[in-house]
Amino acid sequence: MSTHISKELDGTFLSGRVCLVVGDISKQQVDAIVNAANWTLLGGGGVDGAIHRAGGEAIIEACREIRKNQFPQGLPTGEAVITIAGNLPARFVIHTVGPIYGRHDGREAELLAACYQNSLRVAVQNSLRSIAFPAISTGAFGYPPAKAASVASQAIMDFLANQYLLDEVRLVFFAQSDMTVFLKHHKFKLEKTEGS
Ligand code: AR6
Repeated sequence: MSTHISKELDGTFLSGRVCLVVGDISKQQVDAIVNAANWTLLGGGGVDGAIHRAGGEAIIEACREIRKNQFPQGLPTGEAVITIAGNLPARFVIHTVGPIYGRHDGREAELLAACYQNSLRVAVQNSLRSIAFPAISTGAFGYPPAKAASVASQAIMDFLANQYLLDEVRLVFFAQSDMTVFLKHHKFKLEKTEGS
């Protein structure tokens, strides 16, 4: 009998609570999907565009209400808010604003971690059990994907260590190559199992 590291290549971590998939975030059937939004909350390209296109006008209306009532100056980087999901298969959308790489005086990692942890906190506050994230900030906002993988995985692992309600955190990559980079640079603890 020997001990070997398991699950490091098939995309599941932390006893199956975290899984990696390649796909379109807007098609995920989970309690909440996370939108890589911008401070306006009023739409954009990439993930934001896909979510608003597929989700319809109801989401943008909910975002306008949040701007009016809670964040008239816009949603600060690192914060997260929740809305209905309109026509999407998910029940809710959690909107967060990632850092623009190189524009935050060295606070990029802290702000990216805040995006993940605040989104997870909002999910728990709403008694949600499953959440799907895109690779926040790694598109238009220019965060190097390898560095983002390390920050995102550490933030998720730290959060899940202290709460037990969430049983699925799905990380959705647009391309297999993006998932491969993540698999090389993540910080998730690998589980050791007894095997032959
Ligand atoms: N499903 C999953 N992943 C996707 C999808 C999709 N449908 N579309 C793109 N990606 P980005 P950011 C990947 O640019 O960097 C918007 O205009 C993409 O390949 O969506 O946080 C907002 O309004 C990349 O790896 O988000 C903001 O202004 C990752 O998702 C700004 O872009 C994130 O890319 C936010 O930039």
